Amino acid sequence: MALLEIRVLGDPVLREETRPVEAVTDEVRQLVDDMFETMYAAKGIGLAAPQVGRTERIAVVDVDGARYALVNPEIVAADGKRRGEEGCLSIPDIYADVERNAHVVVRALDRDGKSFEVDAADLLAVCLQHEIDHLHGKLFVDYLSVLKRRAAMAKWAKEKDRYPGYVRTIVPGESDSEHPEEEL
Ligand code: K1U
Ligand code: ZN
Repeated sequence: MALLEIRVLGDPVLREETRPVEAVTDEVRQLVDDMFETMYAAKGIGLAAPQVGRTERIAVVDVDGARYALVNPEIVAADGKRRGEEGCLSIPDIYADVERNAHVVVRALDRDGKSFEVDAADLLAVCLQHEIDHLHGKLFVDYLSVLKRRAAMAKWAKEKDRYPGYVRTIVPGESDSEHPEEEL
């Protein structure tokens, strides 16, 4: 497995539409495994392929042990509303409240190419929506009001110089986030 570099806001890959995966090959499984490793090292609860510079429609999530590799995920049902704080590994140190559906059903292919559905509520539902947005070039800051987005971008303008070339190199153990490491 390998740790991948994370692309940060300003890298055009984060705004691209992804392309559906045609077959879940060993190469796809390798990417999934590397994305999990990178997500855990960055202490995130999710990660989408564009965040590691890839254009395949792939995301991974692990919310309190609910761990999913999602190939070609799509939301097939959604209801309710919920407002909660979000962050993004591609916009480090920026957090804001976002309104999302409180409950979603997501259909995807797993690491073996088998179709499955996940019926999610609370933070898992939010994380799935956040990751699926990434696969369509959308970021959580896009949901903010003009004023809040302006404040977020002003903060980011001060942060972004820490990431030359829009690249964030993950050093295991260096993230300030509270998300626990994967249990062995
Ligand atoms: O896709 C990503 O950028 C990962 C992102 C996922 C996410 C976090 C919070 C709400 C929705 C989606 C993160 O893992 S950010 C770091 C984190 O663990 C976190 C941040 C704020 C609240 C809860 C968790
Ligand atoms: Zn994100």
